[in-house]
Amino acid sequence: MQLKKRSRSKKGIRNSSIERDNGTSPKVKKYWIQRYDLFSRYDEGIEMDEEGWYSVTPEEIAIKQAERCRGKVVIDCFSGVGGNTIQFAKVCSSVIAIDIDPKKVELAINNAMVYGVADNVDFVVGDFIKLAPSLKGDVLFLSPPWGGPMYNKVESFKMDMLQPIDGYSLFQIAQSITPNIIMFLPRNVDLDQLEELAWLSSPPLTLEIEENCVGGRLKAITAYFSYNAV
Ligand code: MGP
Ligand code: SAH
Repeated sequence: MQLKKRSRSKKGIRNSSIERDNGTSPKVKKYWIQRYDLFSRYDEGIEMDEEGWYSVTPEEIAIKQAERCRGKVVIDCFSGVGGNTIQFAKVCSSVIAIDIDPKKVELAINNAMVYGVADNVDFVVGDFIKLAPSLKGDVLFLSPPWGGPMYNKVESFKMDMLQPIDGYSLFQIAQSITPNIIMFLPRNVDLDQLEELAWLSSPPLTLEIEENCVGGRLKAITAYFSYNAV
């Protein structure tokens, strides 16, 4: 496990080894147009890379998810460029933010500093699957890769399409830490499989499904699992 230090120049981290994409490539244009939905403080120094653009949780959704975790210790297991981490840091007692990609962690630190919340986060470069046995927290937030922006080309998104491991195995690992699990998933996810995750647990978990819209458009769904309401 590698804990990252939070230091940066006044106008954000300027480390040339990080491949940034602040809206210039055609692949991210569609997301760049939505930049203020993703980060309302985008113009204050937010930094992104390509995967960050198509994966970051829009701010309005991240705020709502974080509100459910107010006062808790949250582990953001796939923290990306920090869309969720920042909102957790505002209202949670502490946040552990893990990403396997060191570039993402650098970007997340920069972005958390833009929002003035980096001091409430322990940033970790590492593989959540390997780190899991050593982690402790009240709530686990899982927003893993969905296989890229083409996730919606199938009618029904199945648990085995999640990365880096299938959703059933990921959920089992998560449950070894806490029953309070939040999953951020594609809008075309198979809801029966989510029910199955809850039933397969012993004792069965409660499951609440939230549809996440921005500007009236369905973006994704959030599944809240717990013994009681998280
Ligand atoms: P989208 O469907 O690619 O964008 O992603 P949009 O603007 O709804 O495009 P449309 O043409 O389909 O209408 C919608 C949201 O899903 C993004 O803003 C991200 O928050 C989230 N998201 C997308 N992907 C590919 C991922 C992913 O791989 N992992 C995670 N955690 N979130 C993702
Ligand atoms: N919620 C984030 C987006 C997460 S995208 C946000 O709002 O910004 C999914 C992230 O999972 C990517 O950044 C990717 O680098 C990371 N990832 C993939 N495999 C991982 C693993 N085994 N452990 C930790 N992070 C991983």
